[in-house]
Amino acid sequence: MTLKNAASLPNIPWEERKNESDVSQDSPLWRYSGNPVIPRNLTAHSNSIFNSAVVPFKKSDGSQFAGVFRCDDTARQMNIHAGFSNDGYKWKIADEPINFIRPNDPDFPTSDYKYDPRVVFVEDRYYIIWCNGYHGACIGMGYTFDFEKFYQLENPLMQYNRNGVLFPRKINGNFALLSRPSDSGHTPFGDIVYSESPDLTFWGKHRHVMSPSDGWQITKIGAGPAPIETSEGWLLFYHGVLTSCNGFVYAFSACLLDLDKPWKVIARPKPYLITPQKLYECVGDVPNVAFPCAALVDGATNRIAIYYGCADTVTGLVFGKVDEIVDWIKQNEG
Ligand code: BMA
Repeated sequence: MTLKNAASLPNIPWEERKNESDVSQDSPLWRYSGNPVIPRNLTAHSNSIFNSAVVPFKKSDGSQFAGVFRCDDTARQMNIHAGFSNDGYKWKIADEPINFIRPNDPDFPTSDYKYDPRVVFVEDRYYIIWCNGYHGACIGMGYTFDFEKFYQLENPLMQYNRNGVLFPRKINGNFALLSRPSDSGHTPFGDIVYSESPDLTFWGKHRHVMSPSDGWQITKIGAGPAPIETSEGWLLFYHGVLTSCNGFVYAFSACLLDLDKPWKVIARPKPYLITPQKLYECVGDVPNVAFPCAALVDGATNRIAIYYGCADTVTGLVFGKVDEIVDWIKQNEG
C-alpha cells in the first residue's frame, strides 16, 4: 500500500501505540492518552466543541494547523468557528463564528445554522462543507485561502441532506462529493451517495455508494473525513449508527472505494474501528457518539491522526498507520 498525493507531515500530532490498542486487541487504532484533546468550553460562549475539521496550514505567527470547529454556544445555537494550532493539540478557536462573505443576492440561501464541518484542500484553496440550515438540513459549501476570509457558495444539493464531503481532487475532470440524503429530523435511515460537478454549482451524475448493513452500521451511515488516496483505493472513514433500546449509537470504521469510480466499494469491514467506550464518548449532551470529521496524514511515514466528536460535547483524537488500517479493512471485509 502506498499513499498517493500525501505530503510529508513530520509534526503530525502523534503518540506511539502502548502495548495493545485500548480499542480491541486487533484494532489498528489507539486513542490519544490526553483525550479529549479539545474541551467543551475552549471559547467564551461554547457549550460544546465537537465534529470538527483540521488541516495542515502554516501561518506567519508560527501556527502549523488550522481548523473549522463546530461550536454549539450556551444558547445551544450551532455554528462553525475558525481556529489555529502550533501542534494539533492545543487550539485557539475564535470566540465568534465565521462570518462568511456571501454574494450580494437577496435570494441567496439562508444559513439558519451550521454544523459538522469538513475542510478539504482542492487545487488552490480550502473548501469547507457543512450541514447548513435552509428550510431544513442541507449541505453548505464555502472556501477560504487563509482561514481569515471565508466565502460562501451555493448549496450544492437540495434539502434534506447531511455529511457532505468533497474529494481532495477532481475525478473524471469534475469535483466529486459524497453526501447522505436525510429527512428534516433525526433521520432513521441513510445511504452514502456520490455526485459530480464541473463548477461546484451544478451537480449531477449521482451514484449510490453504500447502504446501512448490520450490527453497528444497521440504521444509517455517513462519510467522515475527506477520502484519502492510496494505491488500494480511496480510504474512507465513515460513521455508522445502530438503534439501541436507549437511542442511536454512533461508531465509525473505514472502507475502500474505487479510485476512478468511487461509487464502487472495494472492501467494507464488518467490525467498527471505534465505538463509544470511554466516559467522554458515552457521557455528554448526546450520549454514545464517536463521529469523525477530519484526518491528518503524514505521507512519509503512513501515520494518521483522526479527530472525532465525542458525545456531541468534546473532541477526541485517535492514531493509526494507514497501511495497517488498509490491511485491517481487507482482513475484516464481510
Ligand atoms: C447527527 C448530527 C451530528 C451528531 C449526531 C449525534 O444527526 O447532528 O452532528 O453528532 O447526530 O447526535
